[in-house]
Amino acid sequence: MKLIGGFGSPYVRRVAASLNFLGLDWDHEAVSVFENPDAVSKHNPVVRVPTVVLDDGEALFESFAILDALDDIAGDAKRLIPANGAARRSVMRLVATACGAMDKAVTAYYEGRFHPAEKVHEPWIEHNEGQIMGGLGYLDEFAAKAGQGWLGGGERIGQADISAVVALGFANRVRPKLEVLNKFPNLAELAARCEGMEEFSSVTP
Ligand SMILES: N[C@@H](CCC(=O)N[C@@H](CS)C(=O)NCC(=O)O)C(=O)O
Repeated sequence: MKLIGGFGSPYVRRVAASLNFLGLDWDHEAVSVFENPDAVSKHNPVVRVPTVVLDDGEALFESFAILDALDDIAGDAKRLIPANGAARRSVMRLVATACGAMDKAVTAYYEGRFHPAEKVHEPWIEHNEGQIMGGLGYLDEFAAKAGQGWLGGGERIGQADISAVVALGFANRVRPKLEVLNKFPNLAELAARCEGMEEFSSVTP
């Protein structure tokens, strides 16, 4: 299968790291959706990354849907989100929190990236930054409880860890003034543990 999109996108990066942890074979097409939209639009009508193209040409898009399909393809012994029940709901809540923080970091970043300086609305950026801090703070509490373990409990890394670590790294990169590594030391410790793993370090922006 092929993963389209650069690792600068947190959604692409969480899919890439997940592919590695699931042990699936994949190729990478590091397309910038803004510089080369045609490479994406032929597979994804909304022209966003990540887009995954399976070997038979079937396209998957929207990272939640992609990761759901990848867990299914990899099989129950390897899945990164529990298949059902309270454990699934709990992990999904953490993943949704991490993705919410990513969404807000992207929104804050795009405000400056795509508007001329006189049209950048600082209060809107600050509103989004507050939501980033809320989401990461929530994840930090779980990281404190997890200690040397994993956010979703269990014996091995899961999707809650992957998405939280990616969210923290992305927020740190695009909103450095928030100093998220200092503000959320438990999450930062989890991130340091994970970013040292080949599955993450090989998919660094
Ligand atoms: N909810 C989507 C978000 C994907 C997304 O916003 N990707 C960005 C890159 S970070 C993108 O493709 N932006 C191009 C655009 O929206 O025009 C997901 O989880 O896959």
